[in-house]
Amino acid sequence: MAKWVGGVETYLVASVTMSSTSTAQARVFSGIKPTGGVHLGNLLGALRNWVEDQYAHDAVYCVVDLHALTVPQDPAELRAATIELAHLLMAIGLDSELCTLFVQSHVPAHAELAWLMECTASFGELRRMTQFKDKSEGSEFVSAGLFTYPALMAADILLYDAERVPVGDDQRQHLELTRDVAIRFNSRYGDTFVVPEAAIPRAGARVMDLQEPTNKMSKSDDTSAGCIMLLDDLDSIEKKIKRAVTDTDSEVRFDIAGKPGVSNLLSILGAATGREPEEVAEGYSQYGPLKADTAEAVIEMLRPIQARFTELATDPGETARLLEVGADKARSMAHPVLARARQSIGLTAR
Ligand code: ATP
Ligand code: LTN
Repeated sequence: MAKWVGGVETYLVASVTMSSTSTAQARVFSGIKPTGGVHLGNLLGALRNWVEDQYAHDAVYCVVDLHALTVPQDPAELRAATIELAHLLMAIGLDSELCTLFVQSHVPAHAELAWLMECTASFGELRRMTQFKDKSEGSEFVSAGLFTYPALMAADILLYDAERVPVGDDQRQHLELTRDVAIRFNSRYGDTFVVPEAAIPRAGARVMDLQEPTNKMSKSDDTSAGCIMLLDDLDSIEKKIKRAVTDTDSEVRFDIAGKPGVSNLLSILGAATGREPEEVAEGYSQYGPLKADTAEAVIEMLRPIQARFTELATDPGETARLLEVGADKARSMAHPVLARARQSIGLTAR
């Protein structure tokens, strides 16, 4: 199977210390919500590094359905989205022989450890999370789960003794919180958890909306003209990129503050072709050719993914079986860590 251009070696390691010894087979953990498809930001910011990491590390990946419940869901849609996301992850290149892929709610230890994390994180820490502020602002109903969301995320990561967590830039703050909570727990109750590091890619860590390039590309915002979904029809992807907002002058230059739209296109093309955006900019003097080449690079990246998705979607039973195998493996990794945490904090043996 082809490996991605740029991957493990191109990571920026966001945090500095790690309490476990780094080995060639470091444990990697990450998660994605089954909330209506996967977009180009998810792919460039996180998922292609998931694929890369499964070759060199002990990689554990999770469809975080409990996190999806922080906003009201239609039950049938959530079930369908969970299976569809698993298909899509496999179509992108996750191989259940090489990594552990499972659904969060199939391993109840996540919810149990989340309570211990809620009792270790402070109210003030959770209140400072910008994702909570963004997602709660203007919402009629804000669940308590949306507020405690980062404690569940910390549980996800700590339950697997994960050393590195490949995520997009928007998750940096949640990873810092995870580290702080792990360090606090370890210092209160004795060494229990591995303190993880965020692994954020150099290119593609923050793909912006094509219509509002000062906002991150997001499936929840559903500004469909600004968001490229991996299963979008290829012609519509070309149109979205060609209609992307740029600016009134015509200089092609990487300048995120001054030229957010153009810089976003340069970042996307750079991430898709393994180059720095500044280097990409040198090849263009007009917006038209930049857009055409970006569209072509994205389409060529997504074409094989779409073809594999169509094949896999014909056999949902096989995907469900692979997820069960993944959940068995995940449970056997999670249980000793949960037992350790229960013991450290003073819960009696069961
Ligand atoms: P929503 O927009 O519904 O909140 P999301 O796409 O931000 O969803 P997830 O689906 O859980 O959230 O994200 C999975 C991974 O994709 C995370 O590692 C996240 O950091 C990364 N990611 C999300 N959006 C972007 C983006 N615009 N650019 C780069 N990475 C992103
Ligand atoms: N919070 C993340 C999704 C997520 C996650 C995780 C990522 C839940 N649990 C554990 C990495 C590790 C998001 O909103 N994208």
